[in-house]
Amino acid sequence: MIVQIEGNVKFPITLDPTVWIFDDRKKTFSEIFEGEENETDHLEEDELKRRSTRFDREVYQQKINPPVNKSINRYEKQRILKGTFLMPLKPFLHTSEPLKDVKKATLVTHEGEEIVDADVLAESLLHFSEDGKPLQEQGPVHLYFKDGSNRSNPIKGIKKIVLQ
Ligand SMILES: Nc1nc2c(c(=O)[nH]1)N[C@H]1C(S)=C(S)[C@@H](COP(=O)(O)O)O[C@H]1N2
Ligand SMILES: [Mo]
Repeated sequence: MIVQIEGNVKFPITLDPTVWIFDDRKKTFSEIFEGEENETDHLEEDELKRRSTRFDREVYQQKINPPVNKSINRYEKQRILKGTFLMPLKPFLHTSEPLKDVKKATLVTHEGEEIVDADVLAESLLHFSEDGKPLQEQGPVHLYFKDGSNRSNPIKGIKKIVLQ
């Protein structure tokens, strides 16, 4: 369940998408592709309370175990259990310090390899969570281009991102 960033970088790194669910940089699919604002921003306190009560009841009834820790508020738990989440790749690429002449990247997947422009890669998003769980189908991540052009056909089953 990990993804390597390697190749023409100063610091090869290992991504662990299972911890991103706690990361505030994550975005929902709707925020990225449907121009929706952050879902939590505009809710009144009452609505937040109502939702979290309902959430607790549902969790209790369905005996689901939310994969979140106690420091996360109830509303965030509910959001996590219902949402489709993506993480911008850029901060992680940045950490790996790609060399200046990097122009392309090879995405090594379970099915084969795909080559993308480094510029396009830097703006891409990694889908990593669905309904509070890691991806069941061809995980651990699916790659979406920022312009939405592969929205109905993301690159799935990525094991390695090799910069060239
Ligand atoms: N409106 C909307 N469309 C969406 C999503 C979403 O969360 N909202 N998720 C996308 C993602 S990340 C994937 S992998 C596919 C899943 O499609 P499926 O449920 O048909 O397998 O739908 C895509 N389309
Ligand atoms: Mo996806």
